[in-house]
Amino acid sequence: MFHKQLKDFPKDFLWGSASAAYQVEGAWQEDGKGASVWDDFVRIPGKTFKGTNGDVAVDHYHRFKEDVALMKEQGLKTYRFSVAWTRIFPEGRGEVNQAGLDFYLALIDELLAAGIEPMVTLYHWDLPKALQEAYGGWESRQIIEDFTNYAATLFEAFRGKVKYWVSLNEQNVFTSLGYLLAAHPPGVTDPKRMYEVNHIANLANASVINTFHEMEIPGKIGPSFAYTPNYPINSDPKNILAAENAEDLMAHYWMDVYLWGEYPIAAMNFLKEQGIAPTIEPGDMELLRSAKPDFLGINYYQTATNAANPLDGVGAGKMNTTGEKGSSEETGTPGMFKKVENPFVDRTNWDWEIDPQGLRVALRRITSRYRIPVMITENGLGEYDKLTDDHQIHDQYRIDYLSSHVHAIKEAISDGAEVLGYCTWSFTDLLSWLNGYQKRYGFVYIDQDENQDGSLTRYKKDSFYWYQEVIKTNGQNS
Ligand code: BGP
Repeated sequence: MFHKQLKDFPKDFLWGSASAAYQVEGAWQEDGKGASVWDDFVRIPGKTFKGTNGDVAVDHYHRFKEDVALMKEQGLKTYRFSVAWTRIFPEGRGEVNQAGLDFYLALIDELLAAGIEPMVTLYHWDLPKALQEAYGGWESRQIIEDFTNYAATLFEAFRGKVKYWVSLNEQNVFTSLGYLLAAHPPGVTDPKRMYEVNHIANLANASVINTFHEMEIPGKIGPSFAYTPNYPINSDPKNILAAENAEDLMAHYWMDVYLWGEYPIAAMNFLKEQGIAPTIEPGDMELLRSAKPDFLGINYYQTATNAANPLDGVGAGKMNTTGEKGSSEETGTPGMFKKVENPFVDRTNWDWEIDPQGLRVALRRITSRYRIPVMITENGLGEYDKLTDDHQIHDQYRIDYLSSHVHAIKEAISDGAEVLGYCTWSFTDLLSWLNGYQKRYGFVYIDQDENQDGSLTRYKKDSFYWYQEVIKTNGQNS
């Protein structure tokens, strides 16, 4: 569809940026914080690029005032960050650690004083180690109660101050990478366990959303889904079907549950045939259907292009975590689909396909299928950046990436999508879970190299000033 004229961004559009506790805070053992599963996982040789970890990360815990001052200078309307569960409950449950709560209260007050709306993610993957050890973390239904209690503690503590809440960040990623690819903790490769864990996470998500509404917390809550829209490689009907399979098993399998409380039929039948469908107990579906998110958060980075894949075809493959272009392997789900290269788009050095129009496709699909407002909770470009001798970072490639995605959002809004806000990933550079510190996303460069050496000094990149102008003109100059 070509529009004669595009609509403006809504007046109260939330121009923002995002981070996650483990990736920025550091201070991993300070002020009573307990250990998370990531604190252990990064110490297993070979799991992360060059063994990088978040012990210090970018020291946001000690430098948050400086970081918020930079956000204010840029004009951010919202800042999305996650709370480390282990700062609030060092053992995952029991007594509240007041010092942990105080850190986030100080951050929230600093943001509010700067005119920035805090957006809190309850869970961005740093599960308390104590819960993993006590009952296998997400593998036990006990987590539903513990996660709900932790969430309710934050709802009450930040009531009236925080109006936007994200329940689970990328449930599809932490369950698949944790239990299918062994790339995240607990490092398991077992599809049956993955689907069991995922079902329990769905129940925990629903319970937290219901609790938020029962407590009458002023504000909105929703999960953030990593949505990778699926295309077929061509119009060969078997490839069209492969793309449908991928959309059902990789996207509807989460989004239908969040918004309708239903699993997609074809995907569920496939899992049953394979003997890996989750155990559904009486009352589960009622709980899933009862929870109504106020928005759907999406993290959008790329699309996936698909072709048919026979039952004895390609399965899991190696990811590119080194920044060596072309080093990722083909992946797929035998009997359903395999991911192939899209000949029409460029790729980053980490082999992520650059497809701004895919964001418009994503927003339109969600709007048509679910009729729910969308919060774009992540979008950005991970690339090498170079600090010049006079401390500049000329990241025109990042400006091009973000600018084309802002344009795609504007087109989607003109198509009729309701978009509440746009958080780029990320505000400052930060630790990439598996790719260390060389894959950078921020508007603000941090002097920290892939060997974790550096002064941690902050430098504004060219993209910092570009986004400042976008915000100032409410997306007119992008
Ligand atoms: C998302 C995560 C973020 C962030 C981002 C970039 O999946 O929610 O935490 O890491 O991806 O990914 P990466 O660091 O692997 O490039």
